[in-house]
Amino acid sequence: MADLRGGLIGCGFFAINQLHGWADAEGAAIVAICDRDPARLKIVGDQFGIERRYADAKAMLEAEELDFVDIATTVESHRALVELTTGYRLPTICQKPFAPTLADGKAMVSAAREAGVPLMVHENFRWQSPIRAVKAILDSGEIGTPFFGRVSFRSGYDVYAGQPYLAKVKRFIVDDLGVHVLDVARYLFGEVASLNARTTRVNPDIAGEDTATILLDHENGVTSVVDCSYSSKRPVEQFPETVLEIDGSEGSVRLEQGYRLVVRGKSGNVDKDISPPVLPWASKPWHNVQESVAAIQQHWVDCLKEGAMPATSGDDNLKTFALVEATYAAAASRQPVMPASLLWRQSGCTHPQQLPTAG
Ligand code: NAD
Ligand code: 89V
Repeated sequence: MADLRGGLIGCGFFAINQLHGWADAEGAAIVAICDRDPARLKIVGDQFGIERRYADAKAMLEAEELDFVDIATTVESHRALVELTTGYRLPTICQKPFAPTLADGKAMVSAAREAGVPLMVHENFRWQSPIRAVKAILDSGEIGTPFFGRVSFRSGYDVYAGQPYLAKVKRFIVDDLGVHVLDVARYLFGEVASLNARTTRVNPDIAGEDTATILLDHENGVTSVVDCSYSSKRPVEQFPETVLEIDGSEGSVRLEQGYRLVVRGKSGNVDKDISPPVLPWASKPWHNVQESVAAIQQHWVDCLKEGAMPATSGDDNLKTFALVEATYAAAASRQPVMPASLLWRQSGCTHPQQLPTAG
């Protein structure tokens, strides 16, 4: 089968990783790019040898014969672009955060469903190989039934240098990073019945919160803590690692700083380095994120070829998004909150967008 032909919208900071990932992907290639900033279009087009360049997304969709579109712009443009691409019946990938509001996210999922095309959110953290290794241990039953988990991302890295818009947003760490860490908690421990949360701003030079501590009750009885910080001055900086601690009825598993996997399980103890590969185009410390970008994009190609729904479909990501919203609500009210995704299900909806006022 010929390579699937992709068009990429948004040639900014992170799109470079996506374009490297596409260059590595088996079965797909990016044949056209779009950015409203001519400087970015030239830099990125020249770097990746892509000659077909557009300042306007609609112009690209009109002119090109595409099999899918990858949207790598920031969140405020996501709804309009997803509605545009799905209007052309094009399978679409959208970067995280998926949408500005849950209502927007539900509308985007509806647009894709009505068009009959797959929609995947580029929620890549669960595609990091160390996190997948821990998931495989849980699924194998090696530590029995998990009852406690901690999913933690604490850093003092200057994330604002590469992504200056992050210093200006009123909702920062939960929207931008917490969405990844909450998605990992869902991936490892399943859906959430209720949560409570506290957020603070430590850095006086930014507009939004830069720490969050979230206590989650999972439906299967696991209690987990999700904590994130961009104001943690640690002896050894761990950006952008997520560390894990999980206790089960018959053992425990840890993913410690430096990608050290420590397991006490039914079949004995393990203590080993499971560092992700540094892909030829990648650079430390971003290599774990870069590896996950290549993996999720290959997953998309494989799903498109097989007619399968991607793991982080728009539908799936609305459940993670509901945890983000519940976190802000709990932090504001200082009360436990039931995520909207649970309310949708309790109302008998098979798809969250069937309940337009929820969330
Ligand atoms: P950026 O501002 O550097 O790049 C966005 C680009 O999109 C800009 O060049 C801008 O001109 C272009 N653009 C915006 N709206 C457009 C439109 N309507 N049509 C054409 N071009 C348009 O942003 P970034 O830092 O690259 O982030 C992009 C997205 O990627 C964000 O949503 C961010 O949260 C996400 N991100 C994800 C990860 C991850 O690990 N998944 C990491 C970093 C960033
Ligand atoms: O996802 C993001 O936008 C990035 C990072 C991976 C560092 O969290 O900010």
